[in-house]
This record gives sequence, C-alpha cells and structure tokens, in this order.
Amino acid sequence: MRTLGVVRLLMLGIVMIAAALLAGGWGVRGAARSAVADGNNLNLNFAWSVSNPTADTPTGNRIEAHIPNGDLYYSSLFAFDPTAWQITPSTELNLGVQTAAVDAVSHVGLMNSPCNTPLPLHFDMLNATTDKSRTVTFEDGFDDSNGDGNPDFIDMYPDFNVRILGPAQPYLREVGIAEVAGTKLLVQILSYESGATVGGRTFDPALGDPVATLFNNAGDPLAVPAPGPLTDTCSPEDFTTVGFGTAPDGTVMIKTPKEPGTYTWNVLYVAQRDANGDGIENTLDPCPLDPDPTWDPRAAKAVGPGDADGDGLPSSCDPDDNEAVDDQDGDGYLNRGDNCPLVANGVAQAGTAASNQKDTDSDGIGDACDPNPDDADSEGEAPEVIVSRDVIITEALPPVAAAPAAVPAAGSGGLLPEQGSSVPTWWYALAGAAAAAAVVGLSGWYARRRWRAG
Ligand SMILES: [Ca+2]
Ligand SMILES: [Ca+2]
Ligand SMILES: [Ca+2]
Ligand SMILES: [Ca+2]
Repeated sequence: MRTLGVVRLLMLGIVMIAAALLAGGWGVRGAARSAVADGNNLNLNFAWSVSNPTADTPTGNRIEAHIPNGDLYYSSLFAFDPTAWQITPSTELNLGVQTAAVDAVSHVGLMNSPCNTPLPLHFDMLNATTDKSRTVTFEDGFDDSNGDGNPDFIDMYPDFNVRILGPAQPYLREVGIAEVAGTKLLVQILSYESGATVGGRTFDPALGDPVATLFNNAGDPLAVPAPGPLTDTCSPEDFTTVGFGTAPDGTVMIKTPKEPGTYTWNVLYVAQRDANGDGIENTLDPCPLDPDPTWDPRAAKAVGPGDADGDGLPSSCDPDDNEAVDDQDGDGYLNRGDNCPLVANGVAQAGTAASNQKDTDSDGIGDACDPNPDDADSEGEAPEVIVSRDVIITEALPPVAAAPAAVPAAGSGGLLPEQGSSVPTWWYALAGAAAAAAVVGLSGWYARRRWRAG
C-alpha cells in the first residue's frame, strides 16, 4: 500500500483489514457453494469445516481462504459467525490462553519492486481483555509492563481500536504478534454481537456475528505515515485459520449450536477502488487516473511493457519513461509506495495542503493529487461481495465404537487441534470422525489439496 508507514505496511496494508477471516470463530467447515465472481475481479474462495459437527458439542473451526492472483485487494474484510454458534467470551477465558492459530501468505512489493514477493506470516492468537477502561497505545502495546508474560496488548485495550472500529463492545478479542525483519506486527480479531455497528457499518443481524480483523493500527486516523520498505500489498493471498474448540488449559471455547440444522458462515469482501477501471486498484496503481493496459504491477521484471525504465511509474503518467527515477517527486516515498508519486506530499509537507500522504476519503489517492479529495466514489466504486458456506450440524451421534488411530486424546471433544498447530493431525482426525462426510463440503477439494501439500 502506498500510503502506509513502515510497519503498517508490512501488513497487508489495508485499512482495517478487517479480515475477519480469522476470527475467533472462524469456522471451518464445510458444505460449500461455488466461488463467487461478480465481474469485478472478486473471486474469494474459502472452505469452512468443523472438527465435530454434532449439536451442542465443543468443536474446532477451520477456514481456508484464497484470494486469487489479480483480484482487487480488499480494503476491509468481515466474517460473520452464525449467531447460534456458542463462543465463549473473553471474560470467561484466561488472559493469554491460546484461542486460535493463523497462517497467511500475502504478496508485497519491496523498495519499489513489483508486487510479487510472498510474505508468509504465522500468528498464535491469544485471548485478550475486552475491558476498555485501561488502554494502551500502538507504540507501547508490545511491551510487558507488569511482567506477567503477556504483552500489554493482551492486558489492556488498544486505544486505536475505537478510532478504527467504533465504540461497539466486542465479546471476544484475540491478539497475535509476529516478527518480520526485526519489526513486530500485531493482528487482532474482534467478535461482536449480531447487528453491531463496526467500522462505520451496521450489519444485518441475519448475517451473523460480525468479526473484524485489524493489522497493526492501519486505518487509525491519528497514525503518522512514514516511508518504509514495503511499497505495495496485493493479491494473491491465502489464509488458514484454526479456532480451537478447547483451549490448551481445558476451557471450552467454541461449541456447535444447541439445535441440529444448517448454519451459514458469511464473509463480506470489500474491494479497493479502481478509478480508471484498468483492473489495478488505486493503491497498486501509480497512475490511478490513467489506464495502463499493458503494465503489470506484478511482472517478474520491473522493466517491461508499460514501464520502459522500470521505475514503477507506468508510461501513462511518467514524465520521462526512459529515465528511471524511483522517487519522482523526491518526497521520500518511492513511486509505488506514494499515493501521489508526482506531487511532493511527504513528511516535509506535513501540516500543509499536501500533508504527509493524507487521504481524506481513503480511496488510495492522496489529497495532493485527488481530483475529488472528499468524495471517494468519484475515484471508482468499492465493489463488494458476500461469500457463504454452510455447515450441517447433526444430532448427537451414538458412541463411536473404535475411533480411528489418528484421533488425538487431548480436549473434551477428542477431535480438537493440539495446542499450537497440528493442523494436519486434526484434519485427519476429522476425516476419520464418521460425520466428516457432512462436514467436508464441495470446496473441501481446495482445503485438502493445500493441507496435504503442507
Ligand atoms: Ca487502476
Ligand atoms: Ca517509468
Ligand atoms: Ca508524493
Ligand atoms: Ca483520496
């Protein structure tokens, strides 16, 4: 993303990448409908499966999501847990207990290079307080000020959450921290009651309980951008998220609904805008107002069709496409990571009309070069799509005579993931659990292919 500061960048950029995907309740499960394509380069696909599909029983949830190469990247992503799903709130779990594990591979552009470098990340998600009375800043949250072994992001509530997501009260908050090249990264997953207003949107209760995912403090209006090595974030992207049915300390975290039936898990994908309609979203397009039909922001080589000098400024707006200048306007932000690559709007311009990467309407085009700085819709619509997956919850099964050998013993459900990872073990245990046939849905092909590959 062009507008971010170092760290934020590192994260998939987005504004609140509310990637709900993950979420504490992410479920994984099964029966699936086909991938959705709506003509706007939105083809998110995912599978959801549960480790135990019987009613009123502890269950693990697993989600495998794939955003195909070339899709418009998202500005926000929300998941919706079926409201009937029984998810234990943060207040009834020990602080710091692991609730889930997240693995993601995004693609980024580094130092003005094409956006094609895989960025794999792993997060162990830990239960965190939902009490807003004690807050912590982004800068301080990685510390452990009381020495209890938990970062302050777990013991205290990040002050920027309210600025990004609004005042709604989450019932579950999960925190994960990863480190890339010496820089710590934060991911939070927040679950809300159905019908809540989150990130400025009030969701239809019928969708389920909204789950938002935040990366660092991206989207915080008070965050100060700074030039950094990460100049783009783009598709493709993959996520695997596993929510534990039973925490490592034995606390039941997720139970299936009390009643058998078909339950739907929804994901809302809100894509970034593409002002010139060339299929390259504004944040990835250094010439967002001039179509670049021959330029590929993901090309293996920087020098190629549409950018003769390989400086990240396509020929459609490069003042001289035969002389490479990586920071055309000299404001400190490299062309691909500058939301106005032809107008100086860097740190030195802070406080002026061309204030440091300021983008009032959050359309990916800085105020300094946005023809309509207060009207995002003038710079392309933000297409969105909802993708749904069903899971069938059954009556309690009669006692299983001889469980398959792979079934782990841990956890009251007997089919729960081992602490930390053991995803494959868990999956095979699931496959061996009789009712799996009802769980492994149509899109299971994708999930299984990947799991076995791993
Ligand atoms: Ca474009
Ligand atoms: Ca160029
Ligand atoms: Ca600039
Ligand atoms: Ca703008």
